[in-house]
Amino acid sequence: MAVERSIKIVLIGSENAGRTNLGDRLKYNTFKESPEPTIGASFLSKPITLVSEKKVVKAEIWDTAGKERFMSLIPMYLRSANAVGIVLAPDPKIKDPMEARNYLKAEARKYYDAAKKHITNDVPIYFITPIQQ
Ligand SMILES: Nc1nc2c(ncn2[C@@H]2O[C@H](COP(=O)(O)OP(=O)(O)OP(=O)(O)O)[C@@H](O)[C@H]2O)c(=O)[nH]1
Ligand SMILES: [Mg+2]
Repeated sequence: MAVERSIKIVLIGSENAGRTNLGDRLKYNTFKESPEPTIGASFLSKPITLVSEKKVVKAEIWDTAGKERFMSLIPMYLRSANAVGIVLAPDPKIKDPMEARNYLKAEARKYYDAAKKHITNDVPIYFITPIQQ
């Protein structure tokens, strides 16, 4: 099937949540236990099949850095996004289940609000929590 169009997917979210591993798994089917933190953002592209439309599209995935100091770059990457993935993971330092849930809720709200300011209402936002075991 020929590639008909590109879709821009921007991954944002907290530090060390698993964005880079998600991209590497998708593109190379590899996994790194201790990857380097992303600086700024990294980019990968991959043809994917949209089952519902029976079409192949080129997914252009921007994997942004989670470190707080890069938060100001997010609007630039969100520009013209077709979909946003908010990748979150529990903070392993938080042991109390209620506190852990509140942490995830606060992180989800923070990135959702940040994304909403820079995208239009028709752009879907997905929450992704990689299962780390
Ligand atoms: N065991 C396991 N660990 C995972 C998985 N996905 C991510 N991790 C771990 O989660 C941590 C963060 O992975 P990254 O993919 O670098 O996280 P990131 O969101 O890109 O983080 P920054 O680039 O620092 O903002 C690493 O210690 C990984 O080993 C998974 O599927 N299984
Ligand atoms: Mg990364």
